[in-house]
Amino acid sequence: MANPFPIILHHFEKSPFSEKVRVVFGIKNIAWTSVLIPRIMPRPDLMPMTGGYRRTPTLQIGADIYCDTQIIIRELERRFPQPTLYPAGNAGIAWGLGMWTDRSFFQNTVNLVFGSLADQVPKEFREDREQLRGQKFDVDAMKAAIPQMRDQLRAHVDWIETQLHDGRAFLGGPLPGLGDVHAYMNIWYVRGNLPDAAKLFERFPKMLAWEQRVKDIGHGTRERELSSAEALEIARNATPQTPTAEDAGDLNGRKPGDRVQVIPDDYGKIPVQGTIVSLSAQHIAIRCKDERAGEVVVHFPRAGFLVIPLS
Ligand SMILES: N[C@@H](CCC(=O)N[C@@H](CS)C(=O)NCC(=O)O)C(=O)O
Repeated sequence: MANPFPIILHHFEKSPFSEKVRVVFGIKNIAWTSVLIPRIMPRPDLMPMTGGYRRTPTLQIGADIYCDTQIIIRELERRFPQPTLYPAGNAGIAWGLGMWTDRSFFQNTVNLVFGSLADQVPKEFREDREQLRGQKFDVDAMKAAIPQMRDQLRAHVDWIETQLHDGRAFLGGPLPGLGDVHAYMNIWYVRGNLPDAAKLFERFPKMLAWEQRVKDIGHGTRERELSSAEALEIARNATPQTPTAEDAGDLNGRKPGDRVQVIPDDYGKIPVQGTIVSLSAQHIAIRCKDERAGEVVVHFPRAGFLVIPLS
């Protein structure tokens, strides 16, 4: 049966992780619905749907909610298999690459951006991100680290240039794929925030041509804008579509029906509590109930997340 629900992305325009998903919409030419959320908390209509998960973006399909780009992109590939995000094969490596781009490469770009813009970052944003990361938003330390961050950035970007060395159009070959989605996020983020981006990138001609190619892919069809309240209404009126599925390979004996909490292992460590509906090596879906959202199933990736039993 065709999916009766719109593909809704809860995002903000300047969010680099959201840009990943928007590029996937572009590669697959997906029609989607946008819900713009504020850059900082509170997000009172979104939290009932995510069970408290606060990072951006979130994908909503009816009453199924996908938290984290890893599970969002996996679900988009499942629902829209053509064109594939693995045009050259290498799917395992492409997923693993996310641990480079989303962690060490992103920490590098985020520190460089915040260090460079430190004086312009509003107090509310600083306080919000202190809460998110559980550490001081230390403007002076970030500023002092700028030369180191520039060196790191250069090394990361040089890997992209090296990969493109044989004249290929995209990182995996002639067609765009998941590796491009991962790496592009950081370039897009630097480009959009640092006035001296052109200078930082000037010695990487192949990377620059690739950046333009990925940009030209676009964002698919952004069909309409909804408010968070309208999206919440869609969740409340929908029934989650996720079937129960066991995982014979689970090494800890977890199974559908178990009560657990799921927590990111890096930052924004807010536990989401629910009952397991389905799980696998790469996926866990838990059923949550909320007064306003009704019953939802919230989906998370496994790599980068902790699953803790609740008694
Ligand atoms: N691993 C997450 C990281 C997402 C992330 O860190 N997003 C940033 C914005 S681009 C964020 O959540 N910032 C705090 C917020 O939006 O509350 C993913 O892949 O979705």
